[in-house]
Amino acid sequence: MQPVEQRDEVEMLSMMLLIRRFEERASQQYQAQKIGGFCHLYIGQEAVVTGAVAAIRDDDYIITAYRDHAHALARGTTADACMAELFGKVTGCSRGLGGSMHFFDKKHHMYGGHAIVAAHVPLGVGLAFAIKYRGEDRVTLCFFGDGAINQGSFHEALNLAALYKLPIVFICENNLFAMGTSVKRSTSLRQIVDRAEGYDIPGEIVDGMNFREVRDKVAEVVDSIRKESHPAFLEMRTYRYRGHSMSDPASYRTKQELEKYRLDDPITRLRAQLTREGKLTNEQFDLLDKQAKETVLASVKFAEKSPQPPLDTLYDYTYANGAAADSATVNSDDSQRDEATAGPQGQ
Ligand SMILES: Cc1ncc(C[n+]2csc(CCOP(=O)(O)OP(=O)(O)O)c2C)c(N)n1
Ligand SMILES: [Mg+2]
Repeated sequence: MQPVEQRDEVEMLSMMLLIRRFEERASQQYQAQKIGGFCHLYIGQEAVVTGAVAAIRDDDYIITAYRDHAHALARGTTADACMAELFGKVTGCSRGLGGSMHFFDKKHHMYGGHAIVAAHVPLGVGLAFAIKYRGEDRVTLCFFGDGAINQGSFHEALNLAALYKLPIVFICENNLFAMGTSVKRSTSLRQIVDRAEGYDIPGEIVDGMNFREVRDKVAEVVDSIRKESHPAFLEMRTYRYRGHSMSDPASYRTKQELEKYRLDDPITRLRAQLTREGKLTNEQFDLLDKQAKETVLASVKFAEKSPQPPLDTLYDYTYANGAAADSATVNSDDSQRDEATAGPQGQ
């Protein structure tokens, strides 16, 4: 694996483009009713996950909340597997059973996609505990929104991570809003990073619209953790351009605020940096963008022609050892239930 500073920034820019084009297409497919349920887009926040993932090894762990499409893509899940998951198809990264909020890819160490605010933060701590318990030098990146920081499970998680000195970076994607509630109205802190200080966890504020700053800060923290295990906290200041979910017109914020952040666009910014340094031409950028659009269009075709999960797998992966499937059969047939509740013979 290449050292972080030598990884190809043009490749990282093309990942951000892939994420942006994927989300735009997902929005369109949602409106065309090809995608059901909830759907939360990551447009505007691309530098956070791309920068963070650029700073870690392939065998490190990541876990996140429900705004998770980009996290899977950045980790290496194919656009095909992501789009198919949105379409609820069996070829999706969660076999079509998870949907937008529950992407999962064990092969790429992406442990979800979790819908309940802050409920996955203790799971991230569990991943970090496993690393330390096994004596490995991996690191867990645990992403969550600003809305998670006032939840009880978040505090329990930080407390344990600090007590056990676990190898975890808590990455707060502060996009200023939890649904329609601004951080200012929900949080008594002057700044979110102050939450970490109370647990004696080192914390810093990072410009989440700047790919290079995100990558370098995560790299620095991860390097320190690999030398001697400890938790860390990074507050990424970022912004989502779209509403909370597809059904949110985002009327709680002004057009001027949105425009201010759009002018600071993370893709435009990295593109300008690379162009200034002679590492990227306009033609190359256009080609990358064209490739991203083509990959995403192909993923829609792939998702469309993929089959639905078979109906008899409906209860698979819900409970261990098919327990739910058994009870479903029992519930639909009284005679079988009587047999089943009579208990196993001869024990
Ligand atoms: C425990 C819990 N309470 C409420 C909700 C409903 N809910 C879904 S998303 C959300 C806002 C979370 O905002 P944030 O953590 O800032 O993430 P963002 O959407 O900005 O990425 C809420 C309150 C939930 N999913 N879980
Ligand atoms: Mg938020």
